[in-house]
Amino acid sequence: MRKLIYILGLISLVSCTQKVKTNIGNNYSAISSEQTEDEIIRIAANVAPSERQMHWQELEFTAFFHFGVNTFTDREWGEGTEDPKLFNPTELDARQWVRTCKDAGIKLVILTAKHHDGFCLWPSKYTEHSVKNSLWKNGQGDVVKELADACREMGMKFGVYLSPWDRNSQIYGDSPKYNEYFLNQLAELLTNYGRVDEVWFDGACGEGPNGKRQEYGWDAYYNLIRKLQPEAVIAICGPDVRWVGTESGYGRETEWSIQPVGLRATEDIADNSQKDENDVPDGNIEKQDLGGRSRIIRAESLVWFPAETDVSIRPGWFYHADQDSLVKTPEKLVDIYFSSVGRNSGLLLNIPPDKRGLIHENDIKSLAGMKLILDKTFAMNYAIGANLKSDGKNVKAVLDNDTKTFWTTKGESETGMIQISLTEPQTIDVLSLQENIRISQRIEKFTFEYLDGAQWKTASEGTTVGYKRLLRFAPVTSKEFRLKIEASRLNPTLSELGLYKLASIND
Ligand code: FUL
Repeated sequence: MRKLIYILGLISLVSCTQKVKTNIGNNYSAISSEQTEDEIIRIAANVAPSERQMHWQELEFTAFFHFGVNTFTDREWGEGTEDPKLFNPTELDARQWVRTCKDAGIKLVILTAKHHDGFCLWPSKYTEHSVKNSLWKNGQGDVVKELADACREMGMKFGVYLSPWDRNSQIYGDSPKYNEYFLNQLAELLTNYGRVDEVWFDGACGEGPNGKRQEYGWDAYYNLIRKLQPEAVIAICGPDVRWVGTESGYGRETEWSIQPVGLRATEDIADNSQKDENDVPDGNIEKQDLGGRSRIIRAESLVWFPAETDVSIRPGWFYHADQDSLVKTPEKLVDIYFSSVGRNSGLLLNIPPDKRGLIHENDIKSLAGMKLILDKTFAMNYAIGANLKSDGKNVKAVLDNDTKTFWTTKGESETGMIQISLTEPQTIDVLSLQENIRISQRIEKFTFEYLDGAQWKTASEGTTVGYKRLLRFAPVTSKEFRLKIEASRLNPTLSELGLYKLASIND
């Protein structure tokens, strides 16, 4: 059924401003056993995002709000037996959450409408375990509504997290019945609160071998989402956005958005997700390569399945007062940004509201510091105004701030070079690259060089680019730089190129 969803999306080809045919919508391709390696590479080099995935890619930086009964019990995973009366924020202000995120450059926020304990932050008709039986606003409150309204008012995109695992529901494990319950809850969330841009299905399920085993009705969940909110991406246990595979905040250096289809299996995602309340899947995945040639030539089909890196600003996902001093510093958040957004992945940063129902002052301070460093760093692209030369076509496009226009090589040449001559020497230590993913992701290897006297030296090198690649390196000073694309699947494309100097908070 998931295949069907992709095949249905195949046809909508959209042309960009240059009247170049893009591959938007061609986000699934089957491979037959007769196809040669070269043919498979050609297929891979034409897989591109669906329209909804393309919108998601452009968000780059999104936020999670883990909030619920755990906020008041100081737990990470509730048992589902908590008294709803425990939920009682004293100053809840969803507009403060959204303002904080907006100020930090975040483009979409996702609320844990229901975490594993089953407590619903909206007055669901289908359970008593919700805000309607809390003391907050005498049971008349609705956190989902307050947040959705604040998002609409402030131009923020809105997403929901609905935990498939539910420790409160008596029918969990009675598969058809629970699936119906889950669909009813999804329908409430997707019909009563306006537009929803992301639905996040967690892979965690801590029921042991003797616990209840629920067969989730994924296809029915996906169909309902497509019907009620066709623009929304379905993330993690879903077909549109992939969990990067760690909660450390550090993604892969080689990150392909084109993947063999098997990687979408929900069972595998569950196996790798959090196993108990204290487990943090923070494995080092930086050296893994999930979509390289050796993997795709064995695939039966290929799909556009981009990575999302989720990480909390604090050690826990939920607010704990004793972690107030452990909020990640602005510098750490910047490092995470470079290692997630800068590695062809979306960043989903968790900022948990406290018992008051507010984002804590320390979190706000760190976010503001992070934003300041990023703003200062990216304020000045030293390549602007440079003289550009290349052995390919349309090189000016890499500086026009339009991700739809692009440089490419002649014919199907898989290698190419862009030389950047500045008017004055500059010291830089950041390279930013963006491929035109409306066509596909193709670059496999590149080197960035600077002229030192009469000698070209390597400043940095990398493998994949994708939607965005940010590389930091030891500062180099020169007037002459060049980017060499050394390997690609068909002709590479480049939409944007930037040269920057990393700022510090005190600059
Ligand atoms: C995990 C969950 O178990 C955590 O509580 C948290 O929600 C995280 C985002 O995903 O799998």
